[in-house]
Order: sequence, then structure tokens, then C-alpha cells
Amino acid sequence: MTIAAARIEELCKLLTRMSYEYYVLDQPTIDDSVYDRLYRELQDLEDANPELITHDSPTQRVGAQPANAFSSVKHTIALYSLENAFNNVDLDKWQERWQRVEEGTATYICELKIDGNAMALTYENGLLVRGATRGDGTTGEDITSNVRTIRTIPLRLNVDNPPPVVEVRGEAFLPNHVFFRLNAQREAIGEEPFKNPRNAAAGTLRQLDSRKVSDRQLDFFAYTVYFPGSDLPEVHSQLTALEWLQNAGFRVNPNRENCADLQAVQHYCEKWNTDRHDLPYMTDGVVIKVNEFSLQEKLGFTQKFPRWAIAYKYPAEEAPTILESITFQVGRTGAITPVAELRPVELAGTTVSRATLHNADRLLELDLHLGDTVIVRKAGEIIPEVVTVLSELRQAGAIQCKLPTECPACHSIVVRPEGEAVTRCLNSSCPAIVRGSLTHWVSRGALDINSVGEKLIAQLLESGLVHSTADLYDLTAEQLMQLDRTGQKSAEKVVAAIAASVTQPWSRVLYGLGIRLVGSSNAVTLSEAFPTVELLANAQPEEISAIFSIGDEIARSVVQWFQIESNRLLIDRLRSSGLQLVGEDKPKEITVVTAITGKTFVVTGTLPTLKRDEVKDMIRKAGGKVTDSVSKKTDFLVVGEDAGSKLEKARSLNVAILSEAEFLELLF
Ligand code: 3BA
Repeated sequence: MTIAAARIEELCKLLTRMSYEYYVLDQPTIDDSVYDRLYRELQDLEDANPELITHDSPTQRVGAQPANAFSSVKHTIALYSLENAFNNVDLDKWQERWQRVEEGTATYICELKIDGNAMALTYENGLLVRGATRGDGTTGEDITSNVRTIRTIPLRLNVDNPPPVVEVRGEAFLPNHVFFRLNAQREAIGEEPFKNPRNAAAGTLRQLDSRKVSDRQLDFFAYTVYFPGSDLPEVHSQLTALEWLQNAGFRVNPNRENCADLQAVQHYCEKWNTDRHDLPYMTDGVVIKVNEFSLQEKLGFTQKFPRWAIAYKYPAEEAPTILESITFQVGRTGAITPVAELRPVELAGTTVSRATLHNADRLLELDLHLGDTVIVRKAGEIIPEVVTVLSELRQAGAIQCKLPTECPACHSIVVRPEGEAVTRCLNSSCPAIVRGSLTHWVSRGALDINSVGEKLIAQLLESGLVHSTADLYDLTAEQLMQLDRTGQKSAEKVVAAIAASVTQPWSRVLYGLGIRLVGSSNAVTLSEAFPTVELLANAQPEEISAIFSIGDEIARSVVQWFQIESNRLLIDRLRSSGLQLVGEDKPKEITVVTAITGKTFVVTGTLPTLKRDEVKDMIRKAGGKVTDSVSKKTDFLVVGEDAGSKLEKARSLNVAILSEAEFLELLF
């Protein structure tokens, strides 16, 4: 079998299953846009190889699988589709196209495109007589009893002398919070969650038990109204139609805008691409309509679409593509991140050719094979990631992707600590780790050495001039001038910039060390609590985690870092190079030496006047340390009422015990 034949067969099987899940089960497992792209791939393959088209190919099916639970209704006025635009150029072309049919200008109404289910409602003499799904646009399903449960659809129009027949169209949808609650309930009873609010709404509308529909809190935005056989003069445009609908008792989306030209339309689309994420319901684009009915009538329809309207679709955030290979990146902490190298695919407005696989666990969980069809997602500003693999499309004999057993940069054995998702290289002189450490050391929040960039770091490592951050401070201009394209002037500038960095405060040096979990704010907190590197290097984990906002895991990470011999040597060399390993406000603490300075305290029980946190603050301000648990290193235990095991332990260890009054005496 040829590759094309195999791919066609696999795509047919997968798409058939997907459409069954979508239409029959109301339980799609895959995003619509992904389905569309795979469908198009199948269509292209079949166009190129027509002899391979089978009778049961999904492309040979016209329209959707009808569900027969509800009786079908023929729409008296068809529900057209909307043409799609994906960018400003498409909008320009659309305007040019309609202006060729009817010269002139128009004002446009922009409406948010609600990502729900289009519905057709019929009112006779003001009364709701029928609610139907859109179906294929000509025929839909009669779901009147379910529609009646939607609170924002009036059962009687709120107008005097309503026209004999009124047709209203709009979008039924499930608000996001209802969707999340519904899925939580489904998962609690072991049911599959819905993939998105639109599918949840579709599933709800086709529920046979209307009482269940009523519980689900469906909502409805109206956007079109027809008065067959009885035109109302006051309704002559999209804007006046929306007003009429609102007055008649419908919910109309408030975020509509009257735009004088296409530029204003484009501005609206741009603005809502970000703002839409704050709305309590899903939107997937903007519908743009020529406002005046007189112009709409002149423009008319093509086979499928009204010429006077278009949907500006926000870019899809998920797409299928092919996994070409996997590479492994070693970060400055030694963490090895698997990266998927992909066949380039358009996603959310950019071309994506790499995506993160996060960690070793994720890679194994996905069980990736080379050549696999994977789904990548890029939402907002997030780094693209591989979300799933379509293993049905895997070719026979595909090679499984494995975790590296050795570091791709230094070839030393890698380890994966029990219970951790991350594989690490532990060789602190691994070139990838050193490069990462150097990049971090010179970065803005750390030592901020602007003139040492990625390129120079690579050159320094390659030439062997630098093996660790400390080596930076021994560099001479002569050495730098040996490097490619480095003149005397720039060499001197670099040396001066490195030298100037020794004035950066202790907190930045601490951050620059790149200790795992010590970000810039933890570094500030730690540097204040431990005003010298010695105090920090010799601190017990409990003393570190006793600091407000510093947890056990951070404390352990700091202690572990200082336990490593090469790190202690690094500190020694940084000290000789003149870096600040002492806080600036240290002198202040030396001047107020009290009986508390340098002593370690534990505070427990309910004190007569002070809160425990107040006491702890007073101790820290006076240069003492506060920890959570009593040990041999504890100098004082401050106790109040109802003290428990800490008091006992302090007694057994002969730790001095203070009442609040005694503590205050010691302090002042
Ligand atoms: N306006 C969907 N179609 C829409 C009336 C036209 C139209 C939509 C719209 C054709 C939304 C296609 C299905 C259909 C009624 C046909 C909207 C939305 N306008 N605001 C121009 O918010 N999703 N959808 N519905 N007729």
C-alpha cells in the first residue's frame, strides 16, 4: 500500500469516529478546527488520488448525520452560512467585492460572534409557537419544548399588535460558569466532560427530557428578525432590528458597534480579540453586517452566503501537524526539556515549528513516535505545546521516542529523582548548564551586565576562557580581543561592565546564583533575613522556612545548593572578586546589639497582649532569628497559654523559656 493510500485509510477511520462522537454522542474529543484541517487533508489526498476514494469516506457524505429523536422542520426562511475572513486583507477584499455589485459606501454593524448554536424561533400573533435548530440551514430539528425553558427567550413578544408572524434568529449558548459546573458534575459521576461550552449547549438542546434542559441555564442572544409579509417601517437596518428585538423582550448583545468604515471595523476586531477573554461566554469572532436593509437587499446572496455580511474569525488555537523529531534542551538548573520539532503550521497568527513537551513524564504519557500526527496548541501568549497525539494515524513501524539516558550536552548520565517529572543533568560543569547560568547571571534582574550577550557567552565557552560565572571577573581585554570580531574598544567596554557589576547588591547576587525556586522576590526576602552569605549558607532548613513567604521546598533547595562543594568554591571566588555577599543595611543591625541579636527563637501558644506574628517581627528587627520548631539550636522559647509539644521539647533540651513579660524585658 502506498503512503497516500495508508494515510487516506487512517484519516477516513479517524474522521468517521470523530464525527460519530460529535453528532451521535454529542461528545467530541477534538476541536472543530482540528477536524476541519484533517478533513481538508483527506480531501486534498483524494483529489490527487481519485482512485482511492471509498464510498464510506467522510468526504462522500452530504451534510450532517441526521438525529431522529426530534421531528424535522423546514425553515420558511433559510438560515444562510457566513463567509469567513481571517485577516484585514480578507475584509478589504470583501468590501471590494460587494462594492463591485453595488457601488457606494456603507456603515457597518459589528457584533461579537457568539460561539453557540444558531436557532430559529417562530412567533404567531406574538406567541412562541416553535423553536428549531439551524440544521443544514433549510431543515432543522423541532426542539420547541427545550427552547421554552430558556429564560431569556420571551414566550410572548412584548409589543402591542405584533405582526402575524415574526421569525427571530439568534444564538443559544451556555455561559462559561455553567459549563464548568456542569462538567464538574459530570466528572463526579464518571461521565465524559463536554469539550467546550458550544458542544455542551448542543447536547443540552437535544436532551429529550426538558426538565434537564431547564436546569442547565441556557441563554440566548437574538440578532436577526423577519416579519414575513408585513414590513415594519421603523425596522429598516440591522441597528433598528436589534433595538426592536431588545424592546420585544430579547437579550441582545450589548457589545455591538456602529462603524463608519472598514478601519473602524478592524479596530473593533482587534480590541475584542483580547477583551473577549473577560466575557462570561465564548466568542470565536466578529460578525460584520452592512447596516441598511435597502443596501442589503441590493447586494443579495451568493449560493451560500449573504454578500452583505462576513464573519471575522479569530485564529484557531489548535492544529494538527507532523512530529519530525524530538530534541532535548538543558536548562541552567540541569532540567532536560523535550522539545517537539514540527512540520511548520499556522497557529493563532504565527507559524509554529517547535513546541514544548514540558518534561519527561509528559513525553512518556503521550508515547510519541516519529512521524506522529500531533495536535499543537498556542493560546494567547503561551508557548506552543503538544496537547495530544492522534495515535490512530501512526504509521506501522514508526520509531518510538525515548528519553535520553545521557545529557545531550555533556554526555554524563542523567537522573530522574523518584516522584519528580523532570529528568536532570547533575554535572555542574555541563556546558549547557554553565551557559544557562551565565545567561541568568548577566540578565536584567540579576547582575545586569548588558554588554555580555548570548553570542559572547557562546564564544567565551567555546574558547575555554570561561567555565563558570566567577571566571567572568578574571577576564582581560587582551583575552577578549582574541575572540572573533572583538576590537579593543568593545573588549574594554565588556571588561568595564563586568567590573562595574560588583557593586550590585547582595540580593541580586543571590538571585544571580540561580538557585532553584529562588526568583528575584524570594532572593530579596532571603537577603534581608540573611544579611550575609555565611548566615544563609549555614542556616538550617527550618530557619529559612520560618521566614514569611518562604516555604519548605525553597528552604530545602537553598540548603542543598550550599551543600555542594563546587558552589561553596564559587562563592569564595566571587568574594575574592569583590562581589557583594553582605547586605547594605547590615551596619544598622550591628549598632543595635541586644540580648536578642543573633539568637534563635521559637514562639508558641497564646500570649497575653501581643500576637505571635508581632513578637516574631520584633525578634527579626532586633537581629534575632525565628524558626518554626524547637531544636538544639533554639536559644529561647517564648510561650503563652495552651502551649503544646514545643514547650515539652524546649524543657527536655534545656532551652530558655520566656513569658511575654520576660521577653519584653530582654528586648528593651
Ligand atoms: N450574527 C451569527 N448569521 C449572525 C443573518 C446572518 C448571520 C449568523 C450569525 C446570516 C453570532 C449563521 C447562521 C444563521 C441566522 C443564519 C451573529 C452570529 N448573522 N451575531 C448575517 O453571534 N454567532 N450565523 N443565523 N441566519
